[in-house]
Amino acid sequence: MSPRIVKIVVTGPFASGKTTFIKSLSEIVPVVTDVGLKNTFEKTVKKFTTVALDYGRIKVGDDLVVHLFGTPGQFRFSFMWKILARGMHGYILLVDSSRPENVDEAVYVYNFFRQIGDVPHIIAANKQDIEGCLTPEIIRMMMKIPPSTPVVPLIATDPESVRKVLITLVKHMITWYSSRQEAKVRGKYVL
Ligand SMILES: Nc1nc2c(ncn2[C@@H]2O[C@H](COP(=O)(O)OP(=O)(O)OP(=O)(O)O)[C@@H](O)[C@H]2O)c(=O)[nH]1
Ligand SMILES: [Mg+2]
Repeated sequence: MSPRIVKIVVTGPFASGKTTFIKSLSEIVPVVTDVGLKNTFEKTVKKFTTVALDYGRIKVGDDLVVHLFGTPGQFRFSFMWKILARGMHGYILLVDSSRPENVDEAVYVYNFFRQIGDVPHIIAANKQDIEGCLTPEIIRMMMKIPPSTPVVPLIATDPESVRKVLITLVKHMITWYSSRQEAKVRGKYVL
């Protein structure tokens, strides 16, 4: 049997850790489009930013190939969000838990993605290695995330942590798609 191919988008606000996430997870050399930042304020956070996309790939088990697409975080590149989201099966929204102002920016990105369509997703509270960071529970409250959507801890620099988050999304997607399939069979839901 040929493997199933799944498209997952990694999104989130500026500097939430999307490129790091894909670099930590990909089994191929990732495609990265980071360029030097010019704005002095943003440069206090980091030196480079994604201007188009990140791309990576990983095999999960024997029969699942996951294609990962990272979005740019800066709003001036938000025209790429819709392009990258086309045909996605699921997405992960990253939040920088060490910067509370990043949570407000994450709400903006989240609203944008939710209006694209009803697609299974999880929220990852990144940078959990930084002392004093917000917990996933606090981020859930601040962003008003419903109990049915997982909010999980993440350290994007740690490949083990990144893998765990991917598996959480894959499991969530399986439950999400099976429940809709079941409802469709019962005539309750039309995909
Ligand atoms: N301490 C810590 N730093 C992290 C973690 N994840 C990412 N970073 C750092 O956070 C900064 C931003 O990471 P990126 O991966 O460039 O973030 P991004 O979301 O791709 O940023 P844009 O594409 O510009 O929106 C970099 O300096 C990373 O090294 C983490 O889990 N812990
Ligand atoms: Mg990036």
